[in-house]
Amino acid sequence: MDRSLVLIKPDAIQRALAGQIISRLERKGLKIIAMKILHMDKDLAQRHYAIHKGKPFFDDLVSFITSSPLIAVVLQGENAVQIIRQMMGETDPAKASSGTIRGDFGIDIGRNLVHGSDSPENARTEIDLFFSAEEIFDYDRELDTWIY
Ligand code: DAT
Ligand code: MG
Repeated sequence: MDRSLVLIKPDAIQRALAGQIISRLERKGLKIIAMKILHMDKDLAQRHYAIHKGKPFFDDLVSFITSSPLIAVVLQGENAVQIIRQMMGETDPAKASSGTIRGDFGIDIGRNLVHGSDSPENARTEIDLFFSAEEIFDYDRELDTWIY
């Protein structure tokens, strides 16, 4: 089973879209195994987005992601990483297909509502940045026998 770190970014919280976005992921069949609201500080933002350090948009990205609280969620399911990337749509909401989260709710690449891990390996690193082992709950759900 894959795990993915999803961030419901500050723009989604400010626009009161958090519930709708989480609901889409939950309805798909993915299991919420950890969730918290937090205000990322600069240090956490720079670590989470370390791969983008030096890119022209890095400073704006860090200042946006630290501008207001966000919701961090860990979702689990078969191929969760790939499924969530599909459900998010392309990085630029202007190019993201309708039916995706970014395609349905966004316009600007700097305000694209959600983060989702791009590989199971990066998911593990990202999850460790946001959650301790005690904050993650790997419980059974009856309904999973109807999803799988
Ligand atoms: P994704 O969030 O789809 O994984 P990414 O990892 O390439 O995309 O970039 C991280 C975030 O940085 C992205 O969600 C929005 C911002 N970003 C990426 N490319 C950008 C660009 N060309 N201009 C402005 N912001 C950008
Ligand atoms: Mg990325």
